[in-house]
Amino acid sequence: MEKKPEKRGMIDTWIDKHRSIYTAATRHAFRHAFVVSIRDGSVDLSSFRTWLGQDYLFVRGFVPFVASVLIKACKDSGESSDMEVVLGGLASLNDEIEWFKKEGTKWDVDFSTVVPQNANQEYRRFLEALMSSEVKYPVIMTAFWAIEAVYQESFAHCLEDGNKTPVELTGACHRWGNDGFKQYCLSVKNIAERCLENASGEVLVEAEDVLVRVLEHEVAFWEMSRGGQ
Ligand code: HMH
Repeated sequence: MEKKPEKRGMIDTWIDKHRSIYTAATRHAFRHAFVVSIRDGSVDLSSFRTWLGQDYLFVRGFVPFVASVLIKACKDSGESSDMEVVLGGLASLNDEIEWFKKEGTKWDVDFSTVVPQNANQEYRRFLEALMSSEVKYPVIMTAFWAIEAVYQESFAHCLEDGNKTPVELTGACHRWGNDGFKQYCLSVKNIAERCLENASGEVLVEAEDVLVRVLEHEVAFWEMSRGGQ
């Protein structure tokens, strides 16, 4: 008799299935890719400044998204610990906004004049659609995990052995590449996996689609940043 394969989470299965887009989002593996260019020290600082201004705007739109995840966690999860995890994420966004403001001063980027580029607007519109009360908890949790995990993996990569990340960019890398953020992403992943275990086939299809679309938006966001301005 054939041995049953070991039980794996849906997210790991999906990441394997969509490996190339996942790698593109986390390594941004194109020529002169943004993340790789931070790690090898060749980053064009105008790209970094573009990224900083655009990501500041993104994060301001991400806050209401996370707030809507929090509301769903309170209403739909039936597990009180979900709420604590998401609340922790929201609290760290508060620090993050302060960090962005300091970096903005340091890099002479005036956020009040930054205009959201197309990739940013499209990503934010996508998040807004996910905030609808119609969107199921496992679907929004999968999206939430992917959004955070891409940044965690990307910036952790810039801190790995052998990196030549310019010292003035290591602050950004530590913000998302640190172990605490990694643990937090794992907690979000565990919540998403638990929800997906009990989800209907229809919800699974939706969650997989949303996961891939997050990865596509992340790739477009890196591409936009590389473009500089
Ligand atoms: C584009 N994705 C983008 N910006 C961020 N700050 C995050 C994810 C947070 O994880």
